Amino acid sequence: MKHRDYDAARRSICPFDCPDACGLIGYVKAGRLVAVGGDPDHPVTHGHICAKVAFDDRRIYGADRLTQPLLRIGPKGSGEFEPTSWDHAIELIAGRFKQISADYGAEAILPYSYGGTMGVVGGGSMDRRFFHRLGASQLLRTICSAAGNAGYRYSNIENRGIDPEETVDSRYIISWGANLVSANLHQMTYVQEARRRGAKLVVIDVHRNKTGDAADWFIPIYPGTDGALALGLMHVIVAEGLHDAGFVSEHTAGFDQLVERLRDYPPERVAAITRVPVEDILRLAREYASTRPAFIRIGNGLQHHDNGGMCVRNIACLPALVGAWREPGGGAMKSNGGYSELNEAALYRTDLMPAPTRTINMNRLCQALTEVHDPPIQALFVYNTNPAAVAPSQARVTAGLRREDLFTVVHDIVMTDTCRYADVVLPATSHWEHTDLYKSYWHLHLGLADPVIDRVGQAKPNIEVFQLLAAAMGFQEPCFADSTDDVIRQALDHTPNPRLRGIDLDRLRRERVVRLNVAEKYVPFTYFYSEDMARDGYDPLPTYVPLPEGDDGGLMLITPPNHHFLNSTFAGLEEMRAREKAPRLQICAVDAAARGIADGDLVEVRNGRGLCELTACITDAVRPGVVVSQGVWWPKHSRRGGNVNQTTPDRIADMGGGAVFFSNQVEVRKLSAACPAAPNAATSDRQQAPI
Ligand SMILES: Nc1nc2c(c(=O)[nH]1)N[C@H]1C(S)=C(S)[C@@H](COP(=O)(O)OP(=O)(O)OC[C@H]3O[C@@H](n4cnc5c(=O)[nH]c(N)nc54)[C@H](O)[C@@H]3O)O[C@H]1N2
Ligand SMILES: Nc1nc2c(c(=O)[nH]1)N[C@H]1C(S)=C(S)[C@@H](COP(=O)(O)OP(=O)(O)OC[C@H]3O[C@@H](n4cnc5c(=O)[nH]c(N)nc54)[C@H](O)[C@@H]3O)O[C@H]1N2
Ligand SMILES: [Mo]
Repeated sequence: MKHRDYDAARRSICPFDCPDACGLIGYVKAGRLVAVGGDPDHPVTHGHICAKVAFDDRRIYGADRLTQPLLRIGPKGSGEFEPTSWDHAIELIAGRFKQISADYGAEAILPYSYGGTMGVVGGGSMDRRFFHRLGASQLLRTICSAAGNAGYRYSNIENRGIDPEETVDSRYIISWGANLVSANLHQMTYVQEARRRGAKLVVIDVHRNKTGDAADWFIPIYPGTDGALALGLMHVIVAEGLHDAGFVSEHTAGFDQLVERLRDYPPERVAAITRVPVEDILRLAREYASTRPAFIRIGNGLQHHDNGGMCVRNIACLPALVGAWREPGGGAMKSNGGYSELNEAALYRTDLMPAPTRTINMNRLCQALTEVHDPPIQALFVYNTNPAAVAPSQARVTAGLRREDLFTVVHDIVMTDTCRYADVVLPATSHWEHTDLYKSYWHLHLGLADPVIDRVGQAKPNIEVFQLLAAAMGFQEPCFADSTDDVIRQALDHTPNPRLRGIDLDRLRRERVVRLNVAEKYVPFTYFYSEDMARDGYDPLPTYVPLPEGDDGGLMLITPPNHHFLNSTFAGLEEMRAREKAPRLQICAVDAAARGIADGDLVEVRNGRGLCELTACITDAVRPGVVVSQGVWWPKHSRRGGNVNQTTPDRIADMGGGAVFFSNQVEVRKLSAACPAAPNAATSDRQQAPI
């Protein structure tokens, strides 16, 4: 057995930005992690973990692991650093922050973070307090799910949906723009149990991913047209009298106006927009409305478009129209983050801001760093994210990170591409090395994880870094002395959320995983007509807005996550890269032939924003007009030092300030037949070149 040689097995929680928030076991020998397994006692994840996290010991002790603070000695991007002490690094950062604040105002300093750790303390607490007290620019954290969550809320008010544990009882399951097998493994486990009990799985996607392969019915759709499909389904349901009139009258507003609107979306028109045949639209509408309980898992993929908010808003109307919320196993889910809402006022302390400060949308990092701003961004502090790999319009992001006059600090666990542009690199502890509280945006349990292993090198958790910086800046407020346990207690002390009642740190330490107080099924009130949308300047009824790119004969490039990386995390591990082979471009035979491309050819993917080089993979899993490249590869492992985000737009979606990664039209051309394997880390470090 893999885990035999250890002297302790300790429970932990997976910290990554993934819905599942699995229970983990760390197997430890002499203070070091020797193996990772699943926690069989976790009530939802039951000891099963993904292939990535099972390799986490390689990430923790791998060649990329940061163990001491570093100062840049070579040109930005070169990766040339020398070690320094924490004292000196903190003094240097505080000195520069003071100088920049004096010269330009503290708004010239931009914190930049996302979901590297979903821990409540590490994800957003002392850091927020620090930057608020400093008066830095505020970051709008919108790169992931902002558009869809805003759209869902316009329909259903809260960021809540079905409890996934109910979904074993679902009999009709639509995975809509979601890749459950790769990105929400345990939802797939519930789906498989439901199927054993007779359920049907329908997958609606722009390509047949692993979940589409497992479906009873795969429905391919043209990117960015899901809003129209939802309208077409509602049209058929209402026209054929399949809606639940009783539920509609009690739990919805605006049915009459909706019916009026649906006249504009007969199946023939919807088929022309979505490229889903009329007979499939009819069949899907009839099956969905007549099979109970029906559950729609709304993924993140379909909302990474300019119209992503409205797409989700429309889909979120469907369960109310057919009364799906009535039974256990019926309803929809986009995000369940609303169940575990914590005391954000205490965590973030916006009251510490000396004056109101400007906000900067993280999807526009390239603009923030390269265009005229008043005051200009003079310092960037990156943690919990890897923008050189994951942010859109990478060529401009990189140009910004190369600015000699930009003072950049990066706090990370490993030497990412972003670190390579830093003036100061700070080593971070992983979740195995610090305490944190974890919530899930899918299941309804909180988890507490204490350190499992000794800290690696001189790594420090986020909370300690911002405490050191606060002290160096002379911030005296008592909240900067709060310990991790203090912060967790403050987060849980939140009477407006009744689901937290009876849950405190002591209980979490005893039980490790605790279910929120949710006894009754959540049944939202659904706004077919939304006054809030009218007020905010939107069409108050579900509508379809075409994308600004695509549909004119070009290829739409969709770049969703792959199976073995977690955003850019784990892409640093050779074992995971080997499983994903190389950065590939899935293209159908017709589009490949039109460009003289054969399977395995090296191709250039380009548009006005940038270019990258990928290996062509001819497949019937994508339809004509759409090409797919899965996974955020590290730029330094990519040909020409750039990944798919070279091409992605930095536009902002219709709602919530969301990202539009997938509304991305490209040209593809063959470069050469002999496609060398992706360069490995050792050689590409020296090969990196700007495009
Ligand atoms: N293995 C793995 N798991 C992960 C992640 C990871 O990187 N790797 N990332 C985590 C994070 S941060 C997130 S946000 C989630 C994301 O996971 P999901 O919510 O599943 O979303 P995506 O994988 O981005 O996209 C899902 C599918 O949407 C499809 N899609 C794209 N455009 C459209 C469209 O216009 N219409 C329709 N119907 N489908 C479309 C894509 O082709 C893709 O197959 O996964 C989390 N879990
Ligand atoms: N083309 C394309 N681009 C995408 C996407 C896509 O589908 N296609 N998906 C988008 C989405 S949905 C998301 S959510 C973003 C995600 O993008 P990111 O939020 O950047 O996620 P990761 O790439 O996993 O990077 C997280 C970083 O945080 C570090 N980290 C982890 N824990 C800690 C900690 O405790 N402290 C500190 N200081 N650092 C830590 C990790 O080592 C890692 O380098 O990417 C987006 N970019
Ligand atoms: Mo995400």
